[in-house]
Amino acid sequence: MSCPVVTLDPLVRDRAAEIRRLTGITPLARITLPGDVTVWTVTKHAEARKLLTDARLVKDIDAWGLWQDGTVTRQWPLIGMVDAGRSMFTVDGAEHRRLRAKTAQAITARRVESLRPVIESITAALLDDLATAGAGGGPVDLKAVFALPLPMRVVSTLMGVDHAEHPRLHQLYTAFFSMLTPQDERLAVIDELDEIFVKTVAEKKAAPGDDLTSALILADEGGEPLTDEEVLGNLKAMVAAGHETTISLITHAVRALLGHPDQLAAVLSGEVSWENVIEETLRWATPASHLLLRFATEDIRVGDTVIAKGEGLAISYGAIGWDTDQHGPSADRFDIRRPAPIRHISFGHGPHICPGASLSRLEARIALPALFSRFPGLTLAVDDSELRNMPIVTQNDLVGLPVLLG
Ligand code: STR
Repeated sequence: MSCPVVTLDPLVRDRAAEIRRLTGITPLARITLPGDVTVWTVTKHAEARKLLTDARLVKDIDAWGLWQDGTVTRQWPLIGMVDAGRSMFTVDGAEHRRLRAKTAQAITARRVESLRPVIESITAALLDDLATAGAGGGPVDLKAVFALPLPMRVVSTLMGVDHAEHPRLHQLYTAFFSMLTPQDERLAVIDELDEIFVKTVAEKKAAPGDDLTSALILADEGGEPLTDEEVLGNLKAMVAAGHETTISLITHAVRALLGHPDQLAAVLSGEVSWENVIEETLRWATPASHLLLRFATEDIRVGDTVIAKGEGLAISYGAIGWDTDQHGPSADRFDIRRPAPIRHISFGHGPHICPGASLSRLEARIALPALFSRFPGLTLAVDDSELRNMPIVTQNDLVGLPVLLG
């Protein structure tokens, strides 16, 4: 059977149009990624859940035919998304459980509550920064001043990463994700990120602290402690995942509420909960547009198509969040009055489900009400149609969010 191929725009000039095209090709579509690499993707909620628990799909890049035959190399612009070193993000099965256990335990819903005071004080400090930036009455970039520093400070506190590194880390991650970065520069960025985190691991080995990196180093894990490479991989995964996606969540929640004043009024009056705002934002503006990549270790039949052994599969969470079979005919509209619980899978599903889900929810749950209570007159400084995505195919990340504090 032939299957239409959607070429993803490296510049993400029209995210909504791209998602609408993908929701029309079900349950599997073909997508061509930047660098002319074509893979399968799943666009339906129900089939994604099945595939995400299918042990015949693995994350080890060595299972990828295009990698084995040399078609994909380190020169591929998205290589850093699939060849990120050994960590809980890249292994499966029993080894995955071993690599992930300690992290998952440290950030359960109950345990992240201990970070509440940290998140509250970071939020308060950033609200002051916002007030300072907007003191003249002109537009302020809410993403740059508020949504972006907050998750980095939180995840760095959790992991024990030196706060002095934050400005450089933001520059490096922007270059890492952007499709406009020349590949030699991206490879240098990946090396520099490694250097920063190798240093963190060495420091924590020499002087363990009250942070998760130290806990990973000291963990016994049933007589098989994590190797330095595994600690490093987990640390990189936590910092990357723990800041980039939560920036997106906070930015898009503010954007959507400011673009729908009736809904903002409903949440401020208490008619709708902040929890529903957060879940609806995760569904409608899912932070991970396309999650790369799983590989078939044998032929996998899905309806009347077959993912052949060695082929790659992405998970198109953007399209999955807009699946009308799951969320009804208005799935492409932001509506916080949808009945709870909003059953999205924007945190994934199965063994790799986001271990940081509770932490990101708590960050948004603290940051959003604090923002709107400090600045009740907050408005967008530009028309919503002028907001642009970053040139990042895998993440749903805005260039900026200009607001007036009112
Ligand atoms: C970025 C580069 C790196 O050093 C480590 C990782 C592993 C975790 C990945 C991260 C990556 C990219 C963003 C991801 C994250 C896990 C969740 C996050 C894919 C490859 C999402 O966007 C959902």
